[in-house]
Amino acid sequence: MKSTLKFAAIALLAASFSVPALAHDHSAMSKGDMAKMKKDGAQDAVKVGNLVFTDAFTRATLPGAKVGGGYISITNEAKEADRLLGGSSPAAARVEIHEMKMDGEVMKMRQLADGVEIPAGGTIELEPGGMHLMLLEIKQPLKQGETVPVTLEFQKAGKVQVNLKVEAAGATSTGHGQ
Ligand SMILES: [Cu+2]
Repeated sequence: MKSTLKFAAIALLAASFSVPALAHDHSAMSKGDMAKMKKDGAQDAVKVGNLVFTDAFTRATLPGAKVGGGYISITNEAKEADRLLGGSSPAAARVEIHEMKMDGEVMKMRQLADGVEIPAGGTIELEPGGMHLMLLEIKQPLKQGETVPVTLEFQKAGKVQVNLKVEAAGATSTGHGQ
């Protein structure tokens, strides 16, 4: 029993390493870009069609918390703009796109009901303190080290599943190399 479990763990580990490796496409990048990616810990880049997803993470929540944030950078390599319309997750009742903005001296959060455009060749950053995904009515606390699947919906690219890595509460990035 014990050795079976061990084997399963190794197989899982191998699978989790091979999937992102296949999705990597560094061919069009300069050495400078590669260095920057390493520094930022963006080796988790996953390419789906014309969209490149990096630094997908969320943060651990306290017991009883009803919401969690979702953070990810999305680059649109298509020749036409696309639009992130919304998302869904088995971990939450709803997923919305939110924006934080200073209103005088008060930081306010509002829903971007029309989503957010990603220009051709452009990148949007969903990050703490800025635009973010809001996981509402989460079904259980998000635990550090776990992964939260979120299906993002795009006007042109359709539905794409991304996996948010649960970082420590208060983390400001995926934390690689920090
Ligand atoms: Cu929010």
